[in-house]
Amino acid sequence: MATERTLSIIKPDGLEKGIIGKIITRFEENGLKPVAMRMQHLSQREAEGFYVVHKARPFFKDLVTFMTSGPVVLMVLEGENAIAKNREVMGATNPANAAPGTIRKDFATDVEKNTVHGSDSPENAKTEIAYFFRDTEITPYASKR
Ligand code: IDP
Ligand code: MG
Repeated sequence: MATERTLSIIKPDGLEKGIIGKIITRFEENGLKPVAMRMQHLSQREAEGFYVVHKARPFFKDLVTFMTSGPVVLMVLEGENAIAKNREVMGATNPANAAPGTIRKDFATDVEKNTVHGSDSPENAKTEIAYFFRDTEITPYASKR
């Protein structure tokens, strides 16, 4: 296994629900260490650019409206197998299908307001991290995990 980095976003519903801390705890307890973090209210352009791969999907417009409805927390998570591990800790896109104990099962509202984003491949992780963070904003530190 290799140490990887992945992009994580706590979506506006996570902030509305007041569960930033609970979500970050799940990551830390699963060996996913935040090495960059920023709160930001995405502009329409930023959200559209981030989700450009979904531009043709019927839910695209609503997704952009949701993602710009309030601030988000942007994070780079680092750890062994971080990309797949984060997807596992997040759970399935639709909380109705998410495994017990996952973030989406425990906190998400529905298939759109599903509390967290996580990169789905090494290629996308690289692109998504670079979309929001400069290299100099990523700050490794010592940790037991
Ligand atoms: P993922 O976030 O689990 O990778 P994607 O298929 O990449 O899921 O979709 C991106 C985001 O678009 C989802 O997290 C969710 O917020 C939204 N979304 C996906 N499918 C639907 C849908 O069928 N209806 C409404 N929103 C959706
Ligand atoms: Mg995705």
